[in-house]
Formats: sequence, C-alpha cells, structure tokens
Amino acid sequence: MGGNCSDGSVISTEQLCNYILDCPYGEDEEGCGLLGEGDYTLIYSPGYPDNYPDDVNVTYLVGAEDGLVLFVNFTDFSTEFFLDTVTIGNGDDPYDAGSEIATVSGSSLPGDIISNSSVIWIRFTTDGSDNSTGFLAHITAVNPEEFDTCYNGDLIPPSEICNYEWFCENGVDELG
Ligand SMILES: [Ca+2]
Ligand SMILES: [Ca+2]
Ligand SMILES: [Ca+2]
Repeated sequence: MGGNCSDGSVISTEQLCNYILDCPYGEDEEGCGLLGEGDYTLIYSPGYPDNYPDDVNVTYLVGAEDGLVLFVNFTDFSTEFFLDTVTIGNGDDPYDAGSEIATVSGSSLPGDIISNSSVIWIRFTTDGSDNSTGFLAHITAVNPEEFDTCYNGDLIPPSEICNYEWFCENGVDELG
C-alpha cells in the first residue's frame, strides 16, 4: 500500500481504510476490515461539526461481514435543501443508479435506513454556494433476521413501525 493509488496519485496513510474513497478507483478502501454484528462506525460530512465547503463530492463506503446488513441512523442533519444532498445505496458502486436507496437533504432528520446488502455507499455532493453543518450518521452492522419486512422484502427500521407514516408501499408497517 504505502498510500499510492493505482493511477499514481498519492494519499496519506490516514486515508487508507477510513471509509472515504480517496483514490480515483477507490482501491484505498479495498481489503479493509468489515464490521461484525453490532459493530458501528461514524460517518460525517467534511469539516463536521463546522460547515462543509462548497463543491464537495465525496463518497463513503462501509462494509459488514457476509450475511449482515447496515442500519443507518442520522443523529444530526442540516444541508441546503435540494442542492446539497446525501445519497445512500446498496453495494459498492455509487454510479449504479439502480442501487440507490434514498436521497436526503434539508434541515429535518432523515428516517432510519436499512440496506439490503452487506456494503453501502454514501455520496455527499454540494453546490457552489450556501452551506450548513452537514450530517453525522451512525452506521451499524445488524442481522437482517431481527427486523420485520415489507411484502417486497425491504427491512423495516423499528422507528418506522406504527409511527403513523407508511414506510412500506402498502403500509404494512402501520398494521396491528
Ligand atoms: Ca480512504
Ligand atoms: Ca450549497
Ligand atoms: Ca411507519
């Protein structure tokens, strides 16, 4: 390793396995330790808890052991609505639009999210003006068998059960 990317660009040792894709092809996050059941990591916007800069385009990658999924709980969230966004997806390819789970922005705390794969990507992009404090997320590796599911198989975060809002397409999370 030594901090060099395959295209010749140089990164510091702190940038290896820090959950942030620093090399152009993300090889600095390959072969890193995976979260075991109950393990968690914190992901936060650049500069947090100070304001993030303009023109951010950063991608985070978090992996858990096989068979586990990732529970994303935002504990702080403030971005410029619609223009500075956080997108979360299943797997390790942020350019695969079909893998997207959710895109969030604005000043209210997003609901909890559970992936349906053992790896997730999170991309944070901001435009050229107006910023805020960004986000702090706790990402925990969990056993999918501990959660109820929608009819389509999506796992239901406990906070979405009987909270008077439909999480599942057909509102099964609000039954009973
Ligand atoms: Ca990195
Ligand atoms: Ca902005
Ligand atoms: Ca609900």
